[in-house]
Amino acid sequence: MKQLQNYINGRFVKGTREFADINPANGSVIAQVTEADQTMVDEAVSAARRALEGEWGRLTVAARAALLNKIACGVEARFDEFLQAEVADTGKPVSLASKIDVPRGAANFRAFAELIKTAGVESFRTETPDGLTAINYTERKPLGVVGIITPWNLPLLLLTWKVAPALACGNCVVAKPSEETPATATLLAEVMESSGVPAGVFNIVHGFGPDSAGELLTTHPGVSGITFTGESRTGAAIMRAVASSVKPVSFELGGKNAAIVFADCDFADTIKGLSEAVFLNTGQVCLCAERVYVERSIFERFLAALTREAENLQLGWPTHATTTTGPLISSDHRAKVLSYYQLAGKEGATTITGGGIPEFGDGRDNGFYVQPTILTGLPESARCVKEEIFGPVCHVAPFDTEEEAIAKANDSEYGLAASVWTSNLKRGHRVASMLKVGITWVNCWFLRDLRTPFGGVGLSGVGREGGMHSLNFYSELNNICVKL
Ligand code: NAD
Ligand code: 6OH
Repeated sequence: MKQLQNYINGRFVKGTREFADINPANGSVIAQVTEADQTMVDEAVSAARRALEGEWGRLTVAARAALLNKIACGVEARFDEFLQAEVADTGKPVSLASKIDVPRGAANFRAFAELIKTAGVESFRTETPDGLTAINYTERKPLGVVGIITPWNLPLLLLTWKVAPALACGNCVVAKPSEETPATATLLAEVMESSGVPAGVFNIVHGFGPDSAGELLTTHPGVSGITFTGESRTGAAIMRAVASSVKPVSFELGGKNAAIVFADCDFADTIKGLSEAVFLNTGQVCLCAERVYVERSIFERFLAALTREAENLQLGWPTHATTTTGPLISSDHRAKVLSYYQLAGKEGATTITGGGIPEFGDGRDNGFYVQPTILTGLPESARCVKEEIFGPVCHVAPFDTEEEAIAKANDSEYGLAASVWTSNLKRGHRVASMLKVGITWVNCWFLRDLRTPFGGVGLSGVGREGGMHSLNFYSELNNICVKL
């Protein structure tokens, strides 16, 4: 049986407690994973602290950037291994992981290598009361030891999205990947080692959240700040855990994202775009649209076309090239998604398509597949319209006016992302600017430029990452005021 170990102070470390890494496509065990205990988390944080004081702390920006580029090459050199590991752990189709997850695993390092080389600092010439001047300028210093906690839906992408800027800014990191998807983080540790990243700069501790490596890391006094992606509820628990030590946090949390489709949209492009927005990664992307509002004059045509898309999805083995849709991540998560499929009926929904579990007649029946599902007819107050389901499902509702669509889209405790579909450019800008979210896409979805701010409002997060926003989170800025 394959073993996945912690990576602490430049060494792979095995412990006494283990848990199983499960393939969600057929329920089989992929590997046994070492769960980090208190001693291991202590060692990882101490190693990171020592590394800050050592050779790593003295590296020039140019040298750090070169190292990040080397890591990117290291990921690409082992592209197929990362791909296989990610597909096995998550059940996502190989077509998706090869297009998004693994390429972004390398691109995140390149983007922040580039950015840190060119990032400037603020400076102001200040007039003083005595008629003289002073110069204020800021100096960028590492935050210190950054604790990174990531989820299972885009494991390598989301881990590297945080590791790359943290290292670019000169920090050391201790990362805890999701217990559901430990494999690519372990591979990344191998790439760090072969790229010559000094011992202690990058550490991986495996395990769960509460009473395990996640909680041990967030509450550790040696950790300077926490960056977390995952559920809003977990974000709240982490916030409570770090409150007494007043650590900076950056949270990328859940969403209940709206899409607004106007009658003047490019119909074919919109159907294609929304089919992705609803069903990509089996609906397990924080940015997925779970609420779709469609102008009444095209409502029936839209519903029929999106239903065709849902029914044409190829639920298959993740490793097959033609598969578009894999299983959900786990048996527990499937139970949660199915409970919403059932709740929808009780809340008065019409299930247009899906609503259950597909049957394959092979090993996939032991996996965690669900049918892509389209609901309609729910009141806006229904739990299925309010709560994040995180599966291949959306509720489609008609609207009559722009104001009504905006009001419905904004009627959410979440505020991560939205999309607007219209050929009217003025309306696109106008509506986008009215939406209370961190990211709005117009006539597209999940189109990323890594320099842009990424994050959410309300229950969807605290702070922004991306571009300079990441550099600012992963740095302490020291303002120096010099009287001339
Ligand atoms: P989760 O919150 O259950 O787990 C995320 C990570 O937190 C895991 O590594 C887990 O072990 C750890 N964890 C859990 N409890 C903890 C605790 N008390 N202390 C410390 N660590 C703890 O999330 P998930 O189910 O893995 O991921 C799905 C969720 O993530 C969805 O809500 C989705 O919307 C959200 N998400 C948000 C973004 C974003 O950028 N906004 C991106 C991806 C996923
Ligand atoms: C959430 O599931 C997706 C998050 C995506 C990013 O953080 C990104 O950088 O693209």
